[in-house]
Amino acid sequence: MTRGEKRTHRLLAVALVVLAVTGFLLYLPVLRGPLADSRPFLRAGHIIVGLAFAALLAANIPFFRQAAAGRDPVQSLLLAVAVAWLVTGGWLALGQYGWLAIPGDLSAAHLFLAVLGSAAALFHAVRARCAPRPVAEAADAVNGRRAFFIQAFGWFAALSLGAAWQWLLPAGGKPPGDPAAFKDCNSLTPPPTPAPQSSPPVGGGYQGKFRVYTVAPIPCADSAWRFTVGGLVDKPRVYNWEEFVGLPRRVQVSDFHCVEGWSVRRITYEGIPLAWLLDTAAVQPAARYVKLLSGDGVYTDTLALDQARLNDVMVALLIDGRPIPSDLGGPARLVVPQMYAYKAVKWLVAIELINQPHSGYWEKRGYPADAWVDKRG
Ligand SMILES: Nc1nc2c(c(=O)[nH]1)N[C@H]1C(S)=C(S)[C@@H](COP(=O)(O)O)O[C@H]1N2
Ligand SMILES: [Mo]
Repeated sequence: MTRGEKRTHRLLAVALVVLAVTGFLLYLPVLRGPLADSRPFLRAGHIIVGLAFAALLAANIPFFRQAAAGRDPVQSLLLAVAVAWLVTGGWLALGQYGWLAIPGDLSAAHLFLAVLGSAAALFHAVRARCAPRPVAEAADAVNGRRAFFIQAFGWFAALSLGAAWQWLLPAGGKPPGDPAAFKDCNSLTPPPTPAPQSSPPVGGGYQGKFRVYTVAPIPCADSAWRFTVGGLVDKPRVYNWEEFVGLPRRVQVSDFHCVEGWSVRRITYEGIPLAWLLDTAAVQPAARYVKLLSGDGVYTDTLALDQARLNDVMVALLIDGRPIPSDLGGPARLVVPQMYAYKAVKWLVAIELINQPHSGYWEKRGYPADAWVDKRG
């Protein structure tokens, strides 16, 4: 290695550490609240360092070529992982700002590659410390075999670490009816009775994993729970729980997409159509937007009136035939299947008709104002 190569090598290592740290901060669901205001900068920083990393790699392709010629499989594999990692990262970045559609499992793939890449890089560094001699120089059979075993062990360790991220994720692969899967602190009676289509769920049960997101402590609903329809309406309403569970509900099967790159599919939701609540409240002609308020006291979002009236927009009370647990936004959460899930306000307790646009919690912090999943729509 020349001095210049050493320097870029060190820079790559520093960039990798910065990417791992900022990436982890961006990923961890529990940090969404505490780091909410820093999130746009954290994300921009992560992307800029990612671009710098890509540029450094590109500038060093001749060096990697040479290393590959020395038949060091670690370098070539590291390079392959890094390229896949950068591609998924760039895709996420473009999707995040609303310029590209995001496949449902992009975030999981990026995270997997990140953990795999970091583990491999760590192994690469440790190996360089402990066995500084290049593999190609280990000419005699004993050294060759030993080098092979060290390599094999290192790769095994790196791969198992890469696979271990699955267990680091919060629970949620199981159906929400499994009390172990999601916490539920709600104590409302009577529970909503599932419609026949809802139980067993016509969708066959949802596919995928919810990440439990919140930016404030999760509120628990008891008999003091109320649902308010107010603002520019002729007939404002305040429903208590008993009245609310008695309202007409519909059942639908829909997919759920977070703009951060993860999806849950074929969820059977049962809920009150938002259009029904609007009609019952007699919306005034001056109203143009529906402001959505969460019982956490912090989270809000908004829909234009015509979006709010789409026939698949509902205030859901049941998921796959069971009351929505508090972790997933119960007792009542908004569902807007055609938009990214930041519109799906959890612990929805009030809707307010307004005539001025309102910027939601995450839209104020960098999420695109256009939340349509299908941009052709
Ligand atoms: N009240 C509230 N609603 C919210 C959020 C939140 O933090 N607080 N996060 C939003 C985002 S960005 C997503 S992806 C989904 C996550 O839903 P889940 O926690 O049920 O997986 O909820 C949305 N609704
Ligand atoms: Mo999200």
